[in-house]
Amino acid sequence: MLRISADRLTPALGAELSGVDLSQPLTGDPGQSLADALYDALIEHQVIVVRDADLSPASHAALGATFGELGARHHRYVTHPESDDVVVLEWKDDDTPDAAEWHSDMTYRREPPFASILKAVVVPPSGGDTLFASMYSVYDALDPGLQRDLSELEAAHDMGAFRTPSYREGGIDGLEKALIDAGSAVHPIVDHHPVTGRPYINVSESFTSFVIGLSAPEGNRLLTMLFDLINRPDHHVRIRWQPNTLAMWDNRATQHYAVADYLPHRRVMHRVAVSTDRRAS
Ligand SMILES: O=C(O)CCC(=O)C(=O)O
Repeated sequence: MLRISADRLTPALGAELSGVDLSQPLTGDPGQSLADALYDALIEHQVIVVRDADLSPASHAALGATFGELGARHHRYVTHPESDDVVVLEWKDDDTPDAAEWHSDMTYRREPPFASILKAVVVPPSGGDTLFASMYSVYDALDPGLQRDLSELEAAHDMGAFRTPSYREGGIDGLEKALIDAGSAVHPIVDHHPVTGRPYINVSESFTSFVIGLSAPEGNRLLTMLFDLINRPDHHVRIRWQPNTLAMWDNRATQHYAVADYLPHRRVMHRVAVSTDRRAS
């Protein structure tokens, strides 16, 4: 029986795993394999961290493929020359890193990716941490009456301010095209995790534009209240990266925020996004 141990990082979420050797076969007897153990840890802790995971781009993609289909690539990011499934996130000098705000990935899609696996390649001398927030924890912190009211509501998601480069490059046509290409979606404000069944808050500062059926001022007040709550450290874990640190997050009930405090130093990360959860379907 495979044993990995998990050191819980905060009451809200996150665990650092030990006893994980990613050079060993990932798959094997159902329910007994390394991939199954990682999946179970992910469902329990929402974010799992493995140190010293010196994976090539191909092995990184292969790890992702044990969890589900790959391919939820961001339309603007470049991919690694050795694997189309590995996105390279590189920031340095006077760049403007685009993930320094709370978000779940791609909720402007009707079916956002299930998970992402991020590997640190080049880490700045200090800073460049990533914070994760548990949306279970945010939901649980709400008054039961508010939980009930919110469970009646849906909100619209789109690319929001992430369309700025499209506007700068292509004007209004670029702006419109970016919206059409990326799409938009409506999700319940209180969503339910497909595996645990637990309710979680599904709105983010990056991608939620308005609440269906409420006036803009009323909806904005509600969203601002939720965004403030998401911002509270009680719901967070902060991951400090070293080269070859690997973190996997369940994108369904978490958000993340990549702190952009390290420039002009260089930070390079490799990311594999897993679109579907094979074990949930
Ligand atoms: O670079 C990071 O730490 C996180 C990047 C990010 O937000 C993402 O991959 O969705």
